[in-house]
Amino acid sequence: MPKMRFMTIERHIIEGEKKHPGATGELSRLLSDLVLAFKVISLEVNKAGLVDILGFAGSENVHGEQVKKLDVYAHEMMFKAMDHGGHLCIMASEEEEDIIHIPSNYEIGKYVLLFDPLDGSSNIDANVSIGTIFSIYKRVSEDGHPGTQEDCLQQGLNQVVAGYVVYGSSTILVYTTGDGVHGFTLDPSIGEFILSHEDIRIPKKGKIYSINEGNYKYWHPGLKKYIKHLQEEDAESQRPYSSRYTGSMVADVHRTLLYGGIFMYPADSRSPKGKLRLMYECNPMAMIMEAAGGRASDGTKRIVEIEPTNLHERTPIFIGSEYDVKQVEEFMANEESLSWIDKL
Ligand code: AHM
Ligand code: MG
Repeated sequence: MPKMRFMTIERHIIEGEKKHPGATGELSRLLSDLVLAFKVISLEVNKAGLVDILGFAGSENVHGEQVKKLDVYAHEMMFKAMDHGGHLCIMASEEEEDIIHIPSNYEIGKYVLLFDPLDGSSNIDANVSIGTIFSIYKRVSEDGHPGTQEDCLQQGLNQVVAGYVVYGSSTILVYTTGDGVHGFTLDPSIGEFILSHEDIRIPKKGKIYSINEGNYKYWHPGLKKYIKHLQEEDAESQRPYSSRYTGSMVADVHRTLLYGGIFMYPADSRSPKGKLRLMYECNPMAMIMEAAGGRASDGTKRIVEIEPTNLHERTPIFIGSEYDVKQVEEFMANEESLSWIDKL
Protein backbone atom coordinates (compact mmCIF):
# COMPACT_ATOMS: atom_id res chain seq x y z
CA MET A 1 0.00 0.00 0.00
CA PRO A 2 1.32 3.52 -0.78
CA LYS A 3 2.29 5.41 2.37
CA MET A 4 1.23 8.89 1.30
CA ARG A 5 -2.27 10.18 2.06
CA PHE A 6 -4.58 10.85 -0.90
CA MET A 7 -4.96 14.57 -0.40
CA THR A 8 -6.11 17.29 -2.77
CA ILE A 9 -4.60 20.73 -2.41
CA GLU A 10 -7.96 22.22 -1.41
CA ARG A 11 -8.25 19.79 1.49
CA HIS A 12 -4.65 20.40 2.49
CA ILE A 13 -5.21 24.14 2.59
CA ILE A 14 -8.38 23.78 4.69
CA GLU A 15 -6.65 21.39 7.11
CA GLY A 16 -3.74 23.82 7.42
CA GLU A 17 -6.07 26.69 8.22
CA LYS A 18 -7.86 24.63 10.89
CA LYS A 19 -4.57 24.54 12.83
CA HIS A 20 -4.90 28.30 13.36
CA PRO A 21 -7.68 29.05 15.79
CA GLY A 22 -9.61 32.14 14.73
CA ALA A 23 -8.86 31.67 11.03
CA THR A 24 -11.82 32.80 8.93
CA GLY A 25 -11.28 30.55 5.92
CA GLU A 26 -10.65 33.59 3.73
CA LEU A 27 -7.08 32.60 2.91
CA SER A 28 -8.26 29.10 1.96
CA ARG A 29 -10.82 30.55 -0.44
CA LEU A 30 -8.21 32.87 -1.93
CA LEU A 31 -5.85 29.95 -2.52
CA SER A 32 -8.65 27.93 -4.13
CA ASP A 33 -9.22 30.75 -6.62
CA LEU A 34 -5.50 30.75 -7.39
CA VAL A 35 -5.48 26.99 -7.91
CA LEU A 36 -8.20 27.37 -10.54
CA ALA A 37 -6.06 29.90 -12.41
CA PHE A 38 -3.09 27.50 -12.35
CA LYS A 39 -5.18 24.67 -13.78
CA VAL A 40 -6.36 26.84 -16.66
CA ILE A 41 -2.85 28.17 -17.38
CA SER A 42 -1.46 24.63 -17.25
CA LEU A 43 -4.03 23.48 -19.79
CA GLU A 44 -3.18 26.35 -22.10
CA VAL A 45 0.59 25.76 -21.76
CA ASN A 46 0.09 22.11 -22.64
CA LYS A 47 -1.84 22.83 -25.80
CA ALA A 48 0.32 25.78 -26.82
CA GLY A 49 1.78 24.08 -29.90
CA LEU A 50 -1.66 22.96 -31.04
CA VAL A 51 -3.51 26.22 -30.96
CA ASP A 52 -0.88 28.34 -32.64
CA ILE A 53 -0.43 30.44 -29.54
CA LEU A 54 3.37 30.31 -29.68
CA GLY A 55 5.39 33.29 -30.76
CA PHE A 56 5.64 36.95 -29.96
CA ALA A 57 2.60 39.04 -29.18
CA GLY A 58 4.49 41.91 -30.69
CA SER A 59 4.58 44.11 -27.58
CA GLU A 60 7.21 44.71 -24.90
CA ASN A 61 6.76 44.31 -21.15
CA VAL A 62 7.79 46.98 -18.62
CA HIS A 63 11.36 45.66 -18.66
CA GLY A 64 11.68 46.20 -22.41
CA GLU A 65 11.51 42.46 -23.14
CA GLN A 66 9.35 40.97 -25.84
CA VAL A 67 6.11 39.54 -24.51
CA LYS A 68 4.82 36.27 -25.85
CA LYS A 69 1.18 35.43 -26.16
CA LEU A 70 1.24 32.93 -23.33
CA ASP A 71 2.62 35.57 -20.94
CA VAL A 72 -0.30 37.83 -21.75
CA TYR A 73 -2.73 34.94 -21.43
CA ALA A 74 -1.34 33.86 -18.03
CA HIS A 75 -1.36 37.42 -16.73
CA GLU A 76 -4.97 37.94 -17.80
CA MET A 77 -6.04 34.58 -16.40
CA MET A 78 -4.55 35.40 -13.00
CA PHE A 79 -6.38 38.71 -12.97
CA LYS A 80 -9.69 37.19 -14.09
CA ALA A 81 -9.52 34.45 -11.47
CA MET A 82 -8.59 36.81 -8.65
CA ASP A 83 -10.38 40.12 -9.19
CA HIS A 84 -13.84 39.17 -7.88
CA GLY A 85 -13.25 36.80 -4.93
CA GLY A 86 -13.50 39.59 -2.37
CA HIS A 87 -10.24 38.53 -0.71
CA LEU A 88 -7.78 40.92 -2.34
CA CYS A 89 -7.34 44.68 -2.05
CA ILE A 90 -4.61 44.98 -4.69
CA MET A 91 -2.45 42.94 -7.07
CA ALA A 92 0.83 43.48 -8.90
CA SER A 93 2.26 41.48 -11.78
CA GLU A 94 5.67 41.32 -13.40
CA GLU A 95 3.87 41.95 -16.68
CA GLU A 96 2.23 45.22 -15.60
CA GLU A 97 4.05 48.42 -14.75
CA ASP A 98 1.60 49.72 -12.12
CA ILE A 99 -0.32 48.17 -9.26
CA ILE A 100 -3.55 46.48 -10.34
CA HIS A 101 -6.70 47.66 -8.60
CA ILE A 102 -9.73 45.52 -7.86
CA PRO A 103 -12.62 46.71 -10.08
CA SER A 104 -14.87 49.04 -8.10
CA ASN A 105 -17.94 46.80 -8.45
CA TYR A 106 -16.27 43.99 -6.46
CA GLU A 107 -15.67 43.58 -2.74
CA ILE A 108 -12.30 44.60 -1.33
CA GLY A 109 -10.47 42.15 0.95
CA LYS A 110 -7.48 42.18 3.25
CA TYR A 111 -4.89 40.34 1.17
CA VAL A 112 -2.34 41.44 -1.45
CA LEU A 113 -1.24 39.25 -4.39
CA LEU A 114 2.02 39.62 -6.30
CA PHE A 115 2.83 37.31 -9.20
CA ASP A 116 5.06 36.50 -12.14
CA PRO A 117 2.45 34.92 -14.43
CA LEU A 118 4.83 33.00 -16.68
CA ASP A 119 8.46 32.81 -15.66
CA GLY A 120 11.06 31.56 -18.11
CA SER A 121 9.00 32.62 -21.08
CA SER A 122 11.98 32.66 -23.46
CA ASN A 123 11.82 28.85 -23.14
CA ILE A 124 8.23 28.46 -24.35
CA ASP A 125 9.04 27.73 -27.98
CA ALA A 126 11.50 24.98 -26.97
CA ASN A 127 9.11 23.09 -24.65
CA VAL A 128 11.42 23.73 -21.68
CA SER A 129 9.69 24.01 -18.29
CA ILE A 130 8.18 27.38 -17.38
CA GLY A 131 6.15 28.43 -14.36
CA THR A 132 4.07 30.84 -12.30
CA ILE A 133 5.41 32.36 -9.05
CA PHE A 134 3.26 34.08 -6.42
CA SER A 135 3.32 35.78 -3.00
CA ILE A 136 0.49 36.75 -0.67
CA TYR A 137 0.77 39.48 1.97
CA LYS A 138 -1.70 41.04 4.41
CA ARG A 139 -2.56 44.63 3.59
CA VAL A 140 -0.97 47.37 5.69
CA SER A 141 -3.33 50.15 4.56
CA GLU A 142 -6.76 50.73 6.06
CA ASP A 143 -9.36 47.98 5.59
CA GLY A 144 -12.34 48.53 3.34
CA HIS A 145 -10.53 50.87 0.93
CA PRO A 146 -8.71 50.07 -2.32
CA GLY A 147 -5.17 48.81 -1.71
CA THR A 148 -2.12 50.98 -2.29
CA GLN A 149 1.44 50.70 -3.53
CA GLU A 150 2.52 50.52 0.14
CA ASP A 151 0.58 47.24 0.46
CA CYS A 152 2.67 45.77 -2.35
CA LEU A 153 6.03 47.13 -1.24
CA GLN A 154 6.47 45.00 1.86
CA GLN A 155 9.53 43.09 3.00
CA GLY A 156 9.57 39.42 2.02
CA LEU A 157 9.47 38.62 5.74
CA ASN A 158 5.80 39.67 5.72
CA GLN A 159 4.74 37.07 3.16
CA VAL A 160 1.82 34.97 4.41
CA VAL A 161 1.99 32.42 1.59
CA ALA A 162 4.49 31.88 -1.21
CA GLY A 163 4.40 29.35 -4.00
CA TYR A 164 5.10 28.43 -7.56
CA VAL A 165 3.84 26.12 -10.28
CA VAL A 166 6.15 24.38 -12.75
CA TYR A 167 4.58 23.46 -16.08
CA GLY A 168 7.02 20.69 -16.94
CA SER A 169 6.92 16.97 -17.66
CA SER A 170 4.01 17.21 -15.24
CA THR A 171 2.49 20.27 -13.56
CA ILE A 172 3.52 20.65 -9.94
CA LEU A 173 2.44 23.28 -7.42
CA VAL A 174 4.69 23.95 -4.42
CA TYR A 175 3.60 26.26 -1.60
CA THR A 176 4.31 27.24 1.98
CA THR A 177 2.58 29.24 4.66
CA GLY A 178 5.91 29.24 6.51
CA ASP A 179 5.14 25.93 8.20
CA GLY A 180 6.51 23.25 5.85
CA VAL A 181 6.81 23.17 2.07
CA HIS A 182 4.48 20.86 0.17
CA GLY A 183 4.22 19.83 -3.49
CA PHE A 184 1.09 18.78 -5.39
CA THR A 185 1.11 17.18 -8.83
CA LEU A 186 -1.76 17.89 -11.20
CA ASP A 187 -3.60 14.77 -12.25
CA PRO A 188 -4.96 15.91 -15.61
CA SER A 189 -7.52 13.10 -15.78
CA ILE A 190 -9.40 14.38 -12.71
CA GLY A 191 -8.20 17.99 -12.82
CA GLU A 192 -6.94 17.95 -9.23
CA PHE A 193 -3.61 18.80 -7.62
CA ILE A 194 -2.75 15.77 -5.45
CA LEU A 195 -0.19 15.81 -2.63
CA SER A 196 2.95 14.19 -4.04
CA HIS A 197 5.81 15.82 -2.08
CA GLU A 198 4.99 16.16 1.62
CA ASP A 199 7.18 18.36 3.83
CA ILE A 200 10.02 18.98 1.38
CA ARG A 201 13.40 19.53 3.07
CA ILE A 202 16.36 20.66 0.99
CA PRO A 203 19.61 18.74 1.65
CA LYS A 204 22.03 20.77 3.81
CA LYS A 205 24.63 20.50 1.05
CA GLY A 206 24.27 19.65 -2.63
CA LYS A 207 26.52 18.83 -5.56
CA ILE A 208 24.91 20.83 -8.38
CA TYR A 209 25.40 24.50 -9.23
CA SER A 210 23.17 26.52 -11.52
CA ILE A 211 24.22 29.82 -13.10
CA ASN A 212 24.45 31.42 -16.53
CA GLU A 213 28.16 30.82 -17.03
CA GLY A 214 28.16 32.84 -20.26
CA ASN A 215 28.38 35.94 -18.06
CA TYR A 216 31.62 34.74 -16.39
CA LYS A 217 33.70 37.63 -17.71
CA TYR A 218 31.50 40.19 -15.92
CA TRP A 219 31.35 38.48 -12.50
CA HIS A 220 32.61 39.46 -9.09
CA PRO A 221 36.16 38.04 -8.61
CA GLY A 222 35.01 36.12 -5.53
CA LEU A 223 32.26 34.44 -7.56
CA LYS A 224 34.75 33.46 -10.28
CA LYS A 225 36.93 31.82 -7.63
CA TYR A 226 33.91 30.05 -6.12
CA ILE A 227 32.86 28.51 -9.44
CA LYS A 228 36.45 27.41 -10.13
CA HIS A 229 36.50 25.89 -6.63
CA LEU A 230 33.34 23.87 -7.41
CA GLN A 231 35.00 22.57 -10.56
CA GLU A 232 38.09 21.25 -8.76
CA GLU A 233 38.38 17.60 -7.80
CA ASP A 234 37.92 16.64 -4.15
CA ALA A 235 36.10 13.42 -3.33
CA GLU A 236 35.40 14.37 0.28
CA SER A 237 33.40 17.49 -0.63
CA GLN A 238 31.86 15.75 -3.68
CA ARG A 239 33.62 18.05 -6.13
CA PRO A 240 33.58 18.65 -9.00
CA TYR A 241 29.92 19.68 -8.78
CA SER A 242 27.64 19.16 -11.78
CA SER A 243 26.29 22.17 -13.64
CA ARG A 244 22.60 22.51 -14.60
CA TYR A 245 20.88 25.63 -15.96
CA THR A 246 17.60 25.76 -17.88
CA GLY A 247 17.08 29.53 -18.06
CA SER A 248 13.76 29.18 -16.18
CA MET A 249 14.29 30.22 -12.57
CA VAL A 250 11.22 28.33 -11.49
CA ALA A 251 12.57 25.04 -12.90
CA ASP A 252 16.12 25.62 -11.68
CA VAL A 253 14.98 26.49 -8.16
CA HIS A 254 12.56 23.55 -8.07
CA ARG A 255 15.39 21.14 -8.93
CA THR A 256 17.61 22.82 -6.35
CA LEU A 257 14.90 22.45 -3.69
CA LEU A 258 14.54 18.72 -4.38
CA TYR A 259 18.18 17.72 -5.01
CA GLY A 260 20.10 20.41 -3.12
CA GLY A 261 22.89 22.64 -4.40
CA ILE A 262 22.75 26.27 -5.42
CA PHE A 263 21.04 28.51 -7.98
CA MET A 264 22.57 31.91 -8.62
CA TYR A 265 21.67 35.00 -10.59
CA PRO A 266 24.42 37.38 -9.47
CA ALA A 267 25.07 41.04 -10.01
CA ASP A 268 27.71 41.60 -12.64
CA SER A 269 29.58 44.56 -14.06
CA ARG A 270 26.90 45.01 -16.74
CA SER A 271 23.89 44.48 -14.42
CA PRO A 272 24.78 45.78 -10.95
CA LYS A 273 21.42 44.61 -9.54
CA GLY A 274 21.35 41.27 -11.33
CA LYS A 275 18.32 40.36 -13.42
CA LEU A 276 15.64 38.76 -11.27
CA ARG A 277 12.84 40.71 -9.62
CA LEU A 278 12.71 40.97 -5.86
CA MET A 279 8.92 41.13 -5.51
CA TYR A 280 7.82 38.58 -8.11
CA GLU A 281 10.62 36.03 -8.19
CA CYS A 282 13.17 36.31 -5.38
CA ASN A 283 11.02 36.91 -2.29
CA PRO A 284 8.60 34.02 -2.86
CA MET A 285 11.42 31.61 -3.74
CA ALA A 286 13.36 32.79 -0.67
CA MET A 287 10.40 32.15 1.65
CA ILE A 288 9.95 28.65 0.23
CA MET A 289 13.66 27.85 0.41
CA GLU A 290 13.98 29.02 4.01
CA ALA A 291 10.84 27.11 5.04
CA ALA A 292 12.46 23.98 3.55
CA GLY A 293 15.65 24.50 5.60
CA GLY A 294 17.66 26.28 2.90
CA ARG A 295 19.05 29.77 2.52
CA ALA A 296 18.47 32.71 0.15
CA SER A 297 20.72 35.74 0.07
CA ASP A 298 21.72 38.63 -2.15
CA GLY A 299 25.35 37.83 -1.36
CA THR A 300 25.48 39.68 1.94
CA LYS A 301 22.02 39.50 3.54
CA ARG A 302 18.76 37.53 3.49
CA ILE A 303 16.59 38.30 0.47
CA VAL A 304 13.46 38.54 2.66
CA GLU A 305 15.05 41.33 4.70
CA ILE A 306 15.49 43.67 1.73
CA GLU A 307 13.36 46.81 2.09
CA PRO A 308 11.73 47.23 -1.33
CA THR A 309 11.50 50.67 -2.87
CA ASN A 310 10.21 49.83 -6.32
CA LEU A 311 7.70 47.25 -7.53
CA HIS A 312 9.95 46.02 -10.31
CA GLU A 313 13.33 46.27 -8.61
CA ARG A 314 15.92 43.60 -9.20
CA THR A 315 18.29 41.88 -6.81
CA PRO A 316 21.19 39.45 -7.09
CA ILE A 317 20.22 36.07 -5.65
CA PHE A 318 22.05 33.02 -4.26
CA ILE A 319 19.56 30.37 -3.17
CA GLY A 320 19.65 26.73 -2.17
CA SER A 321 21.34 24.47 0.38
CA GLU A 322 22.56 26.23 3.49
CA TYR A 323 26.18 25.04 3.14
CA ASP A 324 26.44 26.07 -0.51
CA VAL A 325 24.91 29.53 -0.11
CA LYS A 326 27.08 30.28 2.92
CA GLN A 327 30.13 29.20 0.96
CA VAL A 328 29.52 31.54 -1.96
CA GLU A 329 28.89 34.39 0.51
CA GLU A 330 32.28 33.66 2.06
CA PHE A 331 34.06 33.61 -1.30
CA MET A 332 32.56 36.99 -2.17
CA ALA A 333 33.39 38.53 1.19
CA ASN A 334 37.15 38.65 0.63
CA GLU A 335 38.87 42.05 0.37
CA GLU A 336 39.41 42.17 -3.36
CA SER A 337 35.77 41.34 -3.96
CA LEU A 338 34.46 44.00 -1.61
CA SER A 339 36.31 46.72 -3.46
CA TRP A 340 34.82 45.41 -6.70
CA ILE A 341 31.26 45.51 -5.42
CA ASP A 342 31.74 49.02 -3.98
CA LYS A 343 32.51 50.25 -7.49
CA LEU A 344 29.09 49.17 -8.79
P1 AHM B 1 11.36 36.15 -17.42
O1 AHM B 1 10.58 36.47 -16.18
O2 AHM B 1 11.26 37.21 -18.46
O3 AHM B 1 11.09 34.80 -17.95
O4 AHM B 1 12.94 36.23 -17.02
C1 AHM B 1 13.40 35.58 -15.91
C2 AHM B 1 14.23 34.41 -16.31
C3 AHM B 1 14.43 33.44 -15.17
O5 AHM B 1 13.43 32.47 -15.17
C4 AHM B 1 15.78 32.84 -15.48
O6 AHM B 1 16.43 32.38 -14.33
C5 AHM B 1 16.51 34.00 -16.10
O7 AHM B 1 15.52 34.85 -16.65
C6 AHM B 1 17.44 33.56 -17.17
O8 AHM B 1 18.15 34.65 -17.64
P2 AHM B 1 19.44 34.51 -18.58
O9 AHM B 1 18.93 34.15 -19.92
O10 AHM B 1 20.08 35.87 -18.53
O11 AHM B 1 20.33 33.46 -17.98
MG1 MG C 1 10.12 35.92 -14.42
